[in-house]
Amino acid sequence: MKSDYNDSDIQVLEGLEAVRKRPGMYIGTTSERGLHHLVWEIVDNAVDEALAGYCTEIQVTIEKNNVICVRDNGRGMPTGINEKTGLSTIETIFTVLHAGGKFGGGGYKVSGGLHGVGASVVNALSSWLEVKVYRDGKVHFQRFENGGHPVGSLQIIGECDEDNTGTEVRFKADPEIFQETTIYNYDTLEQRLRELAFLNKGIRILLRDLREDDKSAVYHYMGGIIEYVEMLNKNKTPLHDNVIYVEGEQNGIIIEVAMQYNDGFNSNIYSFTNNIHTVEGGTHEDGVKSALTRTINNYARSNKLVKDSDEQLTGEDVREGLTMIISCKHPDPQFEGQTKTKLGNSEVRKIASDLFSEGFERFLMENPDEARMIVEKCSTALKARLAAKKAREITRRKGGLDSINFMGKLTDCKSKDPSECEIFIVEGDSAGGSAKDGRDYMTQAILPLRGKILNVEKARLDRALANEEIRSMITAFGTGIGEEFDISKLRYHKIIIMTDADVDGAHIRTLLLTLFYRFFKPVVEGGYVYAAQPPLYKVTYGKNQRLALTDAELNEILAEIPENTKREISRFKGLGEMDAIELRETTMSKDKRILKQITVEDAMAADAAFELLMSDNVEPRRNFIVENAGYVENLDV
Ligand code: 0R9
Repeated sequence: MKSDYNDSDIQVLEGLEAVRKRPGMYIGTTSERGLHHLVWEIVDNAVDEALAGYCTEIQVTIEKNNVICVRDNGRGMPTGINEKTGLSTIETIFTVLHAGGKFGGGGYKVSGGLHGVGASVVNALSSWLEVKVYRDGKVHFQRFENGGHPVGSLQIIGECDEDNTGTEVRFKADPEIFQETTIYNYDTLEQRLRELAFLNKGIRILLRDLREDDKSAVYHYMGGIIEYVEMLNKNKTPLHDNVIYVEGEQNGIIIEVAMQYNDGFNSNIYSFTNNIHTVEGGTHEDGVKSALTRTINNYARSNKLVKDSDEQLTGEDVREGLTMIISCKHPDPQFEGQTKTKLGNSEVRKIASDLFSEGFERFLMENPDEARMIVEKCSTALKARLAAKKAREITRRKGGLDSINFMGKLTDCKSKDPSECEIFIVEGDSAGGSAKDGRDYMTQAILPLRGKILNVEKARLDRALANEEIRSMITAFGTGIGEEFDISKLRYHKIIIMTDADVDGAHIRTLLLTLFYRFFKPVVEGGYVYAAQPPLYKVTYGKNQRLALTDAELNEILAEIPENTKREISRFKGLGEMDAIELRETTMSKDKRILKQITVEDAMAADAAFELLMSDNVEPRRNFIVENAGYVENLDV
């Protein structure tokens, strides 16, 4: 360690000390997320070198002991002395806050990173950090300890081939700062590095984990975001073979868009600026979206694919079944919004809109078959939207509570206090009958379903609303649906799916969960949905009786009861075969039953699961079921 500090050294160390005092100000948080942020800061610097055109490969290694090593094959950081600080450029970069722009590195047109604070912050928050630069046939080295204190100055420690150039940064996050954890998550690194490889076509990114079993991955996409869209649509049925790709530049701002329609009804649009996922959207996304709507409407009208009297397609119509990646590269991005993930630069709106509409219009002109297919898809979405609006109005006028009560479907409870009210969705009339007789009439309502409900993964709101069983549920729940959905109007705080403990029952339960997930998502997210757990077996011996939910439970019970005491085992074939008392005692009574709360832990994962389970694509569906055998239980597929 240096013994005599001069004034500028002291200033530098005060700067790094400030980072250690308030790490949150520089990296957002010191949780696991903040820990990974250190890696992103260093990787971003390597990506910048790649975007400048000098680096083709970035290696990220998680070493034993959770040391991170990032290496690029760029030019190598400059090894000379910085005039302003009198220190080497490398020491300056690693010890002076915000040195990247001020002391060099300002040559980069576009720079990544949400906080953009770079190498010195990583150094300040590390127990130790080492940098090696391969440049001019020499290996340069410097080490820092205890939050950024240099251990000696930059030194030449060896020689290398003249054409071997690059930069390597190794560091150990300081456990005093990252008190929650200093263990890296392979999946987190993998996901982000793959995303970076998609967003920056041609860069080869290697990830290696040396901690337990040696794991590694290579990401390299010559097609960039085109391949990203292909990956997102992998389990879907695309409407056109090739991903549509538009790219352009204006005033140093680069806009890239890749898109493909599929036969589904959801839209998946992800936008990025300088490799940052702009979760809240912003001007680049607004510009592209408005150009999409305008261009399709113009094309459809001027090519007589729609009548002049037809309604205009809305944004919602043209985005149905669309998977799209928007990537903007900007020399001076302004991020706004609650999480600073919304692009604010107002000039981008027009640039994105003009560049995209020009390229997309050309695609439509040159590919009339695809263009017709897209217009048809959007027109169908428009018709469905109008039909759903009508159907909703009819449901509201005709399908009031009185009408389903009257039709003898819903047996409502007396209480009007949603917090104590429950509704049992029961499969079939005979089970419905037993449930009606076995319920607590004050707080438990029964809605029997006749026949199988529609698979809504493959249906839009209008078709769902045409289904009588679905309409009864909407009316009974009281929340409305679509634009009018209002969770505060939910009439029961427990919606209990009560189906047989067999394959058919599991199938109906999955269909219902899909319906709730698609059209009543807040009801699932709010934890209002439950599955009843009817028993499979009854064991009677003398005057006693025990119930088993599973084969394993049955075996446990049998092990406890000797065989010679007149033991009898009966298997419940279905809810419909239980009488009212049995059903109450085993499945419905508040103090005896077991309910399983249905939650959506990760909405995106659940969405994907439903999509896969319901899709026509046999291969991925089979793989999913094999991998998740436990989760889908004995679902009949
Ligand atoms: C392993 C992570 N990689 C890096 O941190 C890294 C920074 C870096 C770099 C240059 C080249 N490779 C790099 N890798 C570089 C930049 C410039 C000139 N030569 C080399 C330049 O911007 O003019 N640098 C990033 C900032 C700096 N170098 C600089 F400020 F030191 F110049």
